[in-house]
Amino acid sequence: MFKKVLIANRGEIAVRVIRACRELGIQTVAVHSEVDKDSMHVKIADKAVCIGPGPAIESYLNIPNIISAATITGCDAIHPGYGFLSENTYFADVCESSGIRFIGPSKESVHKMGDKIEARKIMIKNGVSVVPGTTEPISVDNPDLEKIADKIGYPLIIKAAMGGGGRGMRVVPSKESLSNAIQTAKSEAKNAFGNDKVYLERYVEEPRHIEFQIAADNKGHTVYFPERDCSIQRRHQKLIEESPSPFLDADLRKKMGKQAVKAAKAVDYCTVGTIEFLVDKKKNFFFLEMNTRIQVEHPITEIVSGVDLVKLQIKLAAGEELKLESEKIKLCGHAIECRINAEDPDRDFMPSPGRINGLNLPGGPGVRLDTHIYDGYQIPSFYDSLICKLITYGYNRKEAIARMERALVELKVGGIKTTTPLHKKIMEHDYFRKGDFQTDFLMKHIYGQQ
Ligand code: MV4
Repeated sequence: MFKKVLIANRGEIAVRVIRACRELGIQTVAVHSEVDKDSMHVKIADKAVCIGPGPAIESYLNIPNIISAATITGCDAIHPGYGFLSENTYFADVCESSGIRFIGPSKESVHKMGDKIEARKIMIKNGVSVVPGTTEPISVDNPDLEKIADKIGYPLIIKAAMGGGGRGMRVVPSKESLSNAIQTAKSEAKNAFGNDKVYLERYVEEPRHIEFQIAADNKGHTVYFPERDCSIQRRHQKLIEESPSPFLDADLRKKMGKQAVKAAKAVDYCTVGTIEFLVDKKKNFFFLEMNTRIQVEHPITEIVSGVDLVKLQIKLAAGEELKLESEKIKLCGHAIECRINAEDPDRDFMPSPGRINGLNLPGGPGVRLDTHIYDGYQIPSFYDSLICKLITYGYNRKEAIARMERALVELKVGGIKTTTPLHKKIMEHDYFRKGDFQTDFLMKHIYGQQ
């Protein structure tokens, strides 16, 4: 096992990783920017090193400074958290060539999943269902374009091969707008990703976004965990996640879970990761993409499965064998996560940084709070606005929702605006309570558009 781990991140995830390390008897080194010197992760780590000024590009993305900090303090591994350098294969390479283990996937796995066209091909070859569409890049010069599009069927969606997470997509309702849309999509993709490869998929209407946590060791043993339903989003930013999905039964869970394992094995994956699926009204499911990192919403899976995913991730990186079996991971109870952001939901979710003045954190039965905030904490304006993951759980979904409602009442974050009122609205919404929601829930039912 590692002796000392550097956490190349900040905020709640840095705190989460430090907690996992301490439980494993591993020493921790926090890194922080100048504006984060009074942050929680700095306070609770064994050691802390300042790696640069506020802007992330000069600190949390500053590879030479992070590697120097790890070397000087004698770390044998780096945990990248999520965001920042977590999916940067160049960083992973620099770690390894500096004799420091990168706690994450190999660059080969990341690259195979990074090109969405390649990923689709690999999935088809390995018996994973993908949305009907093309397995080659398309262009307007292709004489068979109309035929190819007709065969897939409208509405279509054009996606950038190097895009992901909702960036670089364009819906095409009918053949009239196809070639214009392809041209525009290509030039946008070139601008955003430095690569103009795009492909076509059948557009799945009102889908659910359901993802499977997987874990794999370096012997190829791979398991899936109960799914997370992440359908409640705003502009591709998740707001609420829950596990299990109110939409899945044990049979579909097993079918999708098995495909998630196949998808991970197909790219020789060897750490924790997530396979995203779209599920349509008829419960057809389609592989979308893979997230090659620990995700924000991992705690709900920890609660319903009883497995500490961050400790597991660290143990797998240290070469330990996975001792779990998919069939033996039991699904117990129901968990919901609300992402509390320092944003003003009445002002188009404008960031609301500032000093927290008057804080009351909820607790009691069935509440888990993953947060780095404290009373008097100054939220910097340089980073993302997630300040708190409020997670509740119970015997069933009804109890988890009741606990979330009362925890949202107990939660008071004075001095700044937060998304707490929006979460209260969603919790009391009839369609949410019935579990009847798709990815358009917020726009359709809360903002009354579309
Ligand atoms: C789709 C789709 C419908 N049909 N693909 C958005 C995130 C990116 N990973 C893929 N996304 C979508 N791909 C097909 N063929 C609808 C979306 C989508 C979406 C997916 C999950 C969660 C929220 C979403 C919101 C809008 C669109």
